[in-house]
Amino acid sequence: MPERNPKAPMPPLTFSADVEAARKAGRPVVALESTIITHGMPWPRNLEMARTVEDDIRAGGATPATIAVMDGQIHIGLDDAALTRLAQSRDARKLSRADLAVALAQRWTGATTVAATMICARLAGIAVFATGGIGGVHRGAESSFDISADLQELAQTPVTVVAAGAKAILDLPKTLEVLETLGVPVIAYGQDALPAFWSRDAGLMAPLRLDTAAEVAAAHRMRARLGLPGGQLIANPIPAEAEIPAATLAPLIAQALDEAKAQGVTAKEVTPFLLGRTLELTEGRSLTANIALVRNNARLGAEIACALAG
Ligand code: PSU
Ligand code: MN
Repeated sequence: MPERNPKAPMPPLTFSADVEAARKAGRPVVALESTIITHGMPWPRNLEMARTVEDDIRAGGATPATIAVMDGQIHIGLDDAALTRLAQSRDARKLSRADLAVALAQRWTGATTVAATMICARLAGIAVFATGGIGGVHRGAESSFDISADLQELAQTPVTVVAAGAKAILDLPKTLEVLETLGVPVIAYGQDALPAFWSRDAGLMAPLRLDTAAEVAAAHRMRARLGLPGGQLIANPIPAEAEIPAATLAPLIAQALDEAKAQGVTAKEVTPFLLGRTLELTEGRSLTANIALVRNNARLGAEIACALAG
């Protein structure tokens, strides 16, 4: 990654008062993305989720920093008015690495994906980021070339990302292969199996396993000591009581995928389309599970941030 020129203007970051206070005092902060709010869940459950997840992080002894681009500034920490505006918005853009600079230069408002949130977290000096699921290699990627920029970002930006694995709408074996090629540690938390977002077990072994937040923090520090670029992916299984068995989901996901293909859905629209259809086809069960797993990841993210700060 090229070094920033110290004489260049600073990146356009705006910190909320509580994130700024936590940063100054060296207290733990956990970053949160905003595409999950604008493109991942319907109103008003998206706002409820965003508030609850922030409360979970506070209860875990850390300060939440939801990240979004608003009016040409990267906001690190959103107040309730900003969170509500974003959650209600119908035209917020989905901003990934490729979009970030144009969005800021054009003074757009938009939500950050996992990749863009990692970039902003690093600029803000935040080491831990909790979300639902990362993007990955889509099924049929051998012809569509649809591979999320999230994977490249994990390879180059030093942030520990807590997710519930990658969604079952993706091609999980290919996602693991690409992460291995990119040198991204995929670490299942507290179990050997790779979690698959709505289900605890993808039927695949995770390449690595750790069992405590302190171990995750130690591995994060060791990457820095080795001068390795990039982050680590902590795959935290959804709580057992909230999981949807993979066998229940498989036919519904197959249907959503068929519809996406038939309707010619491509590029940025693919993930929101598949999430939306899965929600409809599971009659809301996928949303309840999604909220449970994000909260679970927020709690672990807070623990890891506390371990890193301690
Ligand atoms: N997974 C979810 N909900 C989401 C996303 C992923 O369960 O909202 C979002 C994240 O912001 C992720 C993005 O970074 O989708 C990936 O989009 P794409 O596949 O277009 O890279
Ligand atoms: Mn894509």
